[in-house]
Amino acid sequence: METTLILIKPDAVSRKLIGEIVSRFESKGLTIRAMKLIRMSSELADKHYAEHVSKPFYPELKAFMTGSPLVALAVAGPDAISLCRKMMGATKPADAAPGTIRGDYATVVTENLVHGSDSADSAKRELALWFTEAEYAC
Ligand code: IDP
Ligand code: MG
Repeated sequence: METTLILIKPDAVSRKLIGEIVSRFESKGLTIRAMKLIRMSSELADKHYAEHVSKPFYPELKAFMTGSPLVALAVAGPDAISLCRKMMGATKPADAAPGTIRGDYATVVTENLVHGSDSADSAKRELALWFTEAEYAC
């Protein structure tokens, strides 16, 4: 069993796609262990995207991610980390296969609807930024 951090990004919340995206993970058989709708702070953005803070696209990404509420989830299941990444599709929506969340609903790279941890180490680090262990242990 693995647990991963998923963010339903602000564009998906604005577009009323929360239910659709949660439904895909649930229908696959994954378990929602924790879920909350919140606005990402500037400090949390810099920590969450530590690997990207010095990249040219970061100011645009940060403005987008902190501009309106998003939904954070702890999602659990066998191979949940890689499984969720597959269900999300490639980072660039033009490369994301039909049938994936980004492939079906996104058109531009910044506003690509979802975030998912990309490794066991990332999942551990990111879950700790968004939830206490007690919140997703149930
Ligand atoms: P990932 O979300 O598929 O793991 P990352 O490379 O970790 O992709 O990038 C984090 C987020 O930053 C992406 O989901 C996307 O929103 C944004 N992003 C990545 N590359 C670019 C870019 O070249 N231009 C603008 N935004 C980008
Ligand atoms: Mg990433």
